[in-house]
Amino acid sequence: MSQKSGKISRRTLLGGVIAAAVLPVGNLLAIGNSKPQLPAVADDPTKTPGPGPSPLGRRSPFENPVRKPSDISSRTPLQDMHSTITPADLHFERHHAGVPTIDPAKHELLIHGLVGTAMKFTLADLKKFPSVTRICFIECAGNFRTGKEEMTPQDILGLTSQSEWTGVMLSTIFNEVGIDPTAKWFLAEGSDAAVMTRTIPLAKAWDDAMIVYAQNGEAIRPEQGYPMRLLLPGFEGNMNIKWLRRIELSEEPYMTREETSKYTYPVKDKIRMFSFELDARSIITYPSYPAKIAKGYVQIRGLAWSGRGKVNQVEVSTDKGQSWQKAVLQEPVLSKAHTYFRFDWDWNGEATEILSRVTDETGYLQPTLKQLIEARGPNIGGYHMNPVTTWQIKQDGSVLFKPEPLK
Ligand SMILES: Nc1nc2c(c(=O)[nH]1)N[C@H]1C(S)=C(S)[C@@H](COP(=O)(O)O)O[C@H]1N2
Ligand SMILES: [Mo]
Repeated sequence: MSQKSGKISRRTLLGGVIAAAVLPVGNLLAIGNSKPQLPAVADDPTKTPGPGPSPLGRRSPFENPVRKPSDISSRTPLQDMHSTITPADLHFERHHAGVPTIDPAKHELLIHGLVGTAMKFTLADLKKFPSVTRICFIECAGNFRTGKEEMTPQDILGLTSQSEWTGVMLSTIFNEVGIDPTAKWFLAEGSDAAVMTRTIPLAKAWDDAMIVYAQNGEAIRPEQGYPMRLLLPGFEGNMNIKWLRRIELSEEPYMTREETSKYTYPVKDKIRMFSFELDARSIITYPSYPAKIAKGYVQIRGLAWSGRGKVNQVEVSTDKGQSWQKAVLQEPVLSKAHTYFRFDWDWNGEATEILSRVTDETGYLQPTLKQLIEARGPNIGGYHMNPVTTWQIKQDGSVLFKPEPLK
């Protein structure tokens, strides 16, 4: 226990749980003299002979984490995750016209506009450039649901996931084609039926944008944009164009449909109401609905992230937000990445509310929903919502989401 949590000691924790199964010290010391006597362990009655080596692994039939699909998206079961990497088959998906099946032998990425030489790149071409790997999250700017108590982290904000991405820095490719000094923006276009387009400030390309072709060590999934997608760490998910087929350098933003409608909120005289970066956010993923806890030791666990850099600290309140204590962050804390936090709690069995709030390296503190409404007005919309999430702990140990009014 790294946490100074007062009454909790290893002894009380292990007490009724596993102490009975621990070997007496005497038995260990006896090694060398005579064979130690191991306590008998019951044979697992459900054990059946295994199938032997196979070309592909699979989950234990006792573990069934699933995405929650609707017609346009599916959500990551954050409450089933134990740390920060999302297995690729559980990465959330958001698409506007389904998932295209693309043969990489027939796919090309065209880069043109204000460039020295317009060029086309196949997947094989991209793989010849120096490759880079980084871990970061993707989050949809519309990642917010509320309304009832029976909601899981997946229901509330399952439109975020994290992977280890591999590909080539966009700057490497831009240096290859040569960028005209008048260029300030670049359009990215996907080859799905929706022909998703967004314009992105050129500065992002010189900073940390990538074209990625691998996810968690293998080719990216079709849902994530196979054979290649744009990765813009920290920027709203919508701009991370999947099935990338065209990039056009320009002087001005194109003001595509996605830019003037939902994702960017009203664009007034080309001034966005929101930054491209997603603001810092956190959520307790355990305990959360539908978990049930018992009096005594409970390790509170969750995720925190920021589109502007590293998580600086996460604080947890177990008394409805009256007082806050620092959670422990799992190292390494990465920039623009889901960060796992833990907090040791000794629940006294009384009804309460538990909350988390994150501060990122820019000093930004995650707001409450009330503060967001005060800052943005009553027509808050559904985008860039990152409020503190509260869980109600009932006396019987059940955990329920606390939906708060949107006005
Ligand atoms: N070509 C294309 N790119 C796209 C989309 C799309 O519909 N088509 N959806 C965007 C949106 S709204 C989001 S939130 C992210 C989701 O990425 P994911 O499905 O890999 O999680 O992809 C973005 N890129
Ligand atoms: Mo999105």
